[in-house]
Amino acid sequence: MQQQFDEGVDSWKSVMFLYNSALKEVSTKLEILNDEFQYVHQYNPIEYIKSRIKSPESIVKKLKKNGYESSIQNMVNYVNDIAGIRIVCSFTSDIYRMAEMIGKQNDLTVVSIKDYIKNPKQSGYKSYHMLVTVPIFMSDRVIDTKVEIQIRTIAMDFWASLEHKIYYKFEGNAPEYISRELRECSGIVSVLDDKMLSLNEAILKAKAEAEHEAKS
Ligand code: 0O2
Repeated sequence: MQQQFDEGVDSWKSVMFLYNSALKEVSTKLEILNDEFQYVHQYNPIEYIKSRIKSPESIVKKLKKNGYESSIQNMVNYVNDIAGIRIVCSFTSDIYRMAEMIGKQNDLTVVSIKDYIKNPKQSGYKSYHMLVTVPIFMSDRVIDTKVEIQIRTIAMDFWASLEHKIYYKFEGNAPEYISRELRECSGIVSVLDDKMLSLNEAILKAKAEAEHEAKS
């Protein structure tokens, strides 16, 4: 029996059990995709994966920010990133390759996509966000559970981690010159990502040509 999350999941313990199970399911899936890619193409698109369950304080803060009272029902309905996975890739092209592979998984449902690489946030934040649901099979029912997947390059992750720390210190009210400089750094990150991508393409091309010459 397939159920929506909000039907019959009413305790903190059962909610956390479901989100933890969803993280395990999606993490394993991503590791298998990465291993398969290595096996077929001799290349790993994923540098590393991090996963986390949002802290209770952070859940309450997000509900409050969006004008909702703290309740199990509201957190299940309105906080989409309680279970979060971050995939850090080598190159920008790997991000879209990963997103396509995730989108093709039959047992995942893509609920929404936010492409903050094509449309960066005002802060300069860049990342590709996918909200998916994964079915969690229990002894008597199946519950579709939300997981937010953030996909970014190492450079984007470097920027986002430091910006998060800096902004946290100012509790969101950083002086304008700091925000401006952070946006400038985000521009530098994009230049770096573009350069590394074209360098990689040039190396692959040179390697293929050398192999072709060696054969002929
Ligand atoms: P934390 O501490 O990382 O968990 P939704 O999640 O869809 O209900 P929201 O919050 O508008 O609504 O989603 P969005 O814009 O996709 O952003 C969610 C997450 O993206 C954030 O979670 C951050 O992890 C990251 N993020 C978004 N904007 C920024 C930014 O400007 N700088 C940095 N460093 N990260 C950002 P949380 O809950 O805000 O934070």
